[in-house]
Amino acid sequence: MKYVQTTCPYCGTGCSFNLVVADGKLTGVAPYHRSPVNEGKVCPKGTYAHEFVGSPDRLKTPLIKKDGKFVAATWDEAYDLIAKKFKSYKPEEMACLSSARVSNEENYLMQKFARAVLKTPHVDHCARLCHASTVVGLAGAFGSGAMTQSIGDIADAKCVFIIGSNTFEQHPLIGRRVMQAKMKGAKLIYADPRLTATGKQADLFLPFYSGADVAIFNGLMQQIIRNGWENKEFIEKRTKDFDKLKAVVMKPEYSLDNVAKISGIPAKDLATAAEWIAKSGATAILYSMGITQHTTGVDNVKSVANIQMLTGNLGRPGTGVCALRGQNNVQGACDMGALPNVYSGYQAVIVPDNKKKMTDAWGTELAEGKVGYTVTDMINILADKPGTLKCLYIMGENPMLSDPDLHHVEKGLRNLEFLVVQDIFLTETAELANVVLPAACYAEKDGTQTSTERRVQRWRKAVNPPGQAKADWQIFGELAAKMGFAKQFPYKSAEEVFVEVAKVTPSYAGMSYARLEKPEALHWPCPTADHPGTPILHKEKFAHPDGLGVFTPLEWKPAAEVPDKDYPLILTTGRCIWQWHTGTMTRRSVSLESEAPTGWIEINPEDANALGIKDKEKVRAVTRRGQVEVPARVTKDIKKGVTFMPFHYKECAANVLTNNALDPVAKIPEFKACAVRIEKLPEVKK
Ligand SMILES: Nc1nc2c(c(=O)[nH]1)N[C@H]1C(S)=C(S)[C@@H](COP(=O)(O)OP(=O)(O)OC[C@H]3O[C@@H](n4cnc5c(=O)[nH]c(N)nc54)[C@H](O)[C@@H]3O)O[C@H]1N2
Ligand SMILES: Nc1nc2c(c(=O)[nH]1)N[C@H]1C(S)=C(S)[C@@H](COP(=O)(O)OP(=O)(O)OC[C@H]3O[C@@H](n4cnc5c(=O)[nH]c(N)nc54)[C@H](O)[C@@H]3O)O[C@H]1N2
Ligand code: SF4
Ligand SMILES: [Mo]
Repeated sequence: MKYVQTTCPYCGTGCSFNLVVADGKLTGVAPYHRSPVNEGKVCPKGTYAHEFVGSPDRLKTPLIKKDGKFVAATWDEAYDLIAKKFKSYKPEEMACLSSARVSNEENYLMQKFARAVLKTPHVDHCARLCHASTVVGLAGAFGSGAMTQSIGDIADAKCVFIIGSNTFEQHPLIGRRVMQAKMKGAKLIYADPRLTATGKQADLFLPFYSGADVAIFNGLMQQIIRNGWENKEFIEKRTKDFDKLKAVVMKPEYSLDNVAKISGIPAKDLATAAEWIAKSGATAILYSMGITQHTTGVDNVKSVANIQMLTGNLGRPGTGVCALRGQNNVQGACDMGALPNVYSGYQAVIVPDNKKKMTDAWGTELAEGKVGYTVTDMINILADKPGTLKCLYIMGENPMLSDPDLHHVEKGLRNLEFLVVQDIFLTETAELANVVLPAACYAEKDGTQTSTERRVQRWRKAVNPPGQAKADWQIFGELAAKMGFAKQFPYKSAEEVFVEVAKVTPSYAGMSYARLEKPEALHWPCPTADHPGTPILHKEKFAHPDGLGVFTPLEWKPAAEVPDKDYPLILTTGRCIWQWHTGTMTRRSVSLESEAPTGWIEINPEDANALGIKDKEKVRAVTRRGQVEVPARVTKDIKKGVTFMPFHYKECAANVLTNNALDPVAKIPEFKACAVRIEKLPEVKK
């Protein structure tokens, strides 16, 4: 029996645990106490993170589709077919989707494969659906798009303001730090359309209509300025454009009474929140998808930055903008350049010096130095301009359940000439592929991943992959060799890839596997081998060239689709603690699946009564994009006028209903608000 320390493959918190291996088989998860992130504790997903690994459904051989059916193939047959096809397309006709589920090394190799082998600029991944607004919004405000604090730091806050994050269910071990702060006397404010598990611990709950976020922040800021509670010294020394912000937030539209009308939050509660945020001495704001997944996602993020600069809550312990990154390695996938506009370390592809640097490092001509398509662009182009994009290579993503407006997604993917999917299970997306490649999962390979607090940590191989499955990094090496790029992909281990990452990525330059052995690992930026890493950003100055933070005045705009007489309610979507996204892993974990075996739609009792709908009754939810039948959950915990569905379940897929309207800059879809009608189903005669 052996214990292998590794990092949790689920959320961006980055907890560590031991995998327990007996006779070469994974038998369980045991605590690893030395991690400063989770100190030996894990949430239910961590507890059962071994269960899906040995599932009989794991992909074990490559599959090639012949006459509409998958046939098992050898790796050589699969590689030969893929190489032949890839060589037959122009670079512009091909695109790659990388993955926030796989390691840094593997993300680095996919963007290198796209840019150096396929020579296409089109590479992106699910950060687009997630924190694209954060990357753009915080880069605008602070010069860097990452969470400003470390997780442990949250416990030192005197006030924690959580908006658009169900922290206790989606980042449970960050929720633990919030409770530690509360036990030391911090006030907890929770703003959300739903009284979630997180909300139930709050000292002040602000329930509101999805999509009202900018109005709420402007209202809070007006109240702070009216009372002279702003941090004048911080504004003066560390920021610019305060006057522009003031001109907008002081407008009569953003008086507490008017914001109360827009948002549904009582004015007196907004006033209390403003006072607590401004006067606590150390307020941390935690946010996640409730803020980012809107056509105004970037505006929402910039509003969070505005209020923290206004009150001087940055660069000190217990303060900051905690943008909670979702997937285990979404931070790393972005850092590694699996984005259409940057190489690793956010080095812009349009800057000729950066392109030259990468061309020299990789020893081959690269894709044209222009910004490629985003995930959302790719789907729109496929569906609406057939013949432009012909070939897609998807690793570790399942857009057939996770992208908005699934009928539109399916239309797009069916327009492809050639689709390769590399996954650990035969997903809804893989079903549409021409070739499926079986990948090893986290427990079966070495690598690193980067958590929401920019902490880079190790995965360690505990068991062998099933059948002929291989680590993603190994697949890229072998496929590149078949395409004639053996010299560019010479890696014999994940560590060799990491050495190259450190060479070309300034923020990772001081890191090595040896240095990552310490339980606390390293936070980037870590520019040199003797640099201790950087847990808190923006202590003395912001990352803009002049060192100043930038206020952005923002007007509130409603969601792209608002309720009307045909679709009278708001639909918002999200997650529950037991399931993970499209369920490929958690639905194959007996312990997790049994807790939440199918989907539901939350409806306020007043709305349900008006429709004659009872708890647990199956109803039809209809939007302009499609309809699904789903059991109702009638609960006072959701605001009247709003409904909520988790998107984990293919049998009642929320994304059949969602709107693919995009934020104009970040191109993130509006998963958090569209208009819906709930219909009672005809009674079935017994
Ligand atoms: N168990 C579990 N944990 C996960 C995941 C998972 O699938 N399962 N996924 C991971 C990933 S990738 C991510 S990105 C994170 C996401 O983590 P969260 O963002 O915390 O999760 P969500 O459920 O998407 O949405 C958060 C909250 O936003 C609220 N909300 C809805 N509409 C609005 C609105 O208009 N404004 C505001 N302010 N709030 C609104 C919802 O009611 C919900 O409580 O979770 C990560 N952790
Ligand atoms: N309605 C609605 N839709 C949403 C959201 C929402 O809040 N509401 N949230 C959005 C957000 S924030 C996100 S992050 C996306 C997530 O969207 P996706 O990333 O598409 O969802 P996952 O189910 O996590 O898909 C990851 C895939 O990776 C595979 N995988 C796991 N490990 C490995 C590995 O080591 N190698 C390989 N090759 N594959 C692996 C899994 O089997 C799975 O098929 O969903 C988005 N969609
Ligand atoms: S909080 Fe996140 S990282 Fe920690 S055990 Fe749970 S899912 Fe894993
Ligand atoms: Mo996410």
